[in-house]
Amino acid sequence: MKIAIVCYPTFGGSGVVATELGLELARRGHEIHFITYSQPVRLALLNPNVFYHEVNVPEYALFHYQPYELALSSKLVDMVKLYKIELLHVHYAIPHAYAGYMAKQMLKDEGIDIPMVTTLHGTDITLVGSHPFYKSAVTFSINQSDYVTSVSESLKQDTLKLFTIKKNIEVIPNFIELNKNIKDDSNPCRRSVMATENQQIITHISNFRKVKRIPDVIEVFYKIQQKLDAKLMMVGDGPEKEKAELLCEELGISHKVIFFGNSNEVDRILSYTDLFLLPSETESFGLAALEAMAWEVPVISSNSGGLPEVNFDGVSGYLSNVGDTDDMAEKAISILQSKENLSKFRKNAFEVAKKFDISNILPLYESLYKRAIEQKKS
Ligand code: GMT
Repeated sequence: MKIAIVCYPTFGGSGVVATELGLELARRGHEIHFITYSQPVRLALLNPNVFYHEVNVPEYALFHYQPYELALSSKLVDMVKLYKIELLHVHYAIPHAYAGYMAKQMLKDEGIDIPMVTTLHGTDITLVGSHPFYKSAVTFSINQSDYVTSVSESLKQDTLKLFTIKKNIEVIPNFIELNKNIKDDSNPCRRSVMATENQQIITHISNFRKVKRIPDVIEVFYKIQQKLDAKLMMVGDGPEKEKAELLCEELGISHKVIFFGNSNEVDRILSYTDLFLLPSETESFGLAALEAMAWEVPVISSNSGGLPEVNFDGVSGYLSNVGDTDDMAEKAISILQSKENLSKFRKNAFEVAKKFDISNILPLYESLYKRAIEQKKS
């Protein structure tokens, strides 16, 4: 199949999922065209089936806001015609589903009826999409998609609650590629760079937005390190990072916390991690938690959104109410303070992660694409 993938290219869950999906589809022989404003961070172009088309928005004095949707929909039309693309898969509703709909309409005018799959990722529904400024356009473009998927049952329910949706929403969970996880001690990023042998490593990875409750991460760690010798790895960048650094200073734990910023060493850091923290206010899925579990790392998370669908309470880690940092710290300590317990949780985390291996999830997308293309032909 020839598929166009539209996504955000920056660090962040939806872009990562879209990129990994495209790369695996390409490995399976499909022709994949990524269409976005810069090259996705995880995109390796050394595959004859992978193409990248950049969307440019030329500056013009009259534009107060650059019309990205317009440029994207034009680019989609041009690429569909040039490469005979058979399906559009747009990730994150805003503004991709809207631009995709416009492209579909323009192509229809030229006798091309192309199917569009929209994947809802989370904040496009729960935070941004339901804002009154966007709601009508988001509702419309979801309803105009040929197929709609969401990354968890919880996100599906949120979408049905927040919008008037006439389409069936299929749940296709996020995935990870388990067999790429191989420890490599020859790399300069070694465990000893992060902590001493006796210190346990606790990690948080996110885009440091408010929704991630970064102060809770620090508070939980503060409580853990009072009982155990531990270090905290803070990976990622965003608006809450500076405040987090100040909070660590205030609490006198700066020497125990490393802020990495956006890192290409995520896998390596996770491979040395003992426990992962994700206390988010809301999380449609929590891909970062799954990536940790794939490295046999147990997770302490909040119980909001789709997190209980990924982190099984008492099995791969524990769930606590949002903001209950005492409970989170207590549960973290209960895992970390016993070698046997930690090793049991590590094994369990990996077992749960296996359910989300790409080999189980990718066929769900392939079958959806086939259905969508066939439906247009019939
Ligand atoms: O806010 C973020 O965490 C980024 C956002 C994104 O689209 O990049 O993440 C959302 O999509 C991810 C991939 O499907 C999910 O794993 C995250 O849970 C989701 N974030 C939220 O719902 C807050």
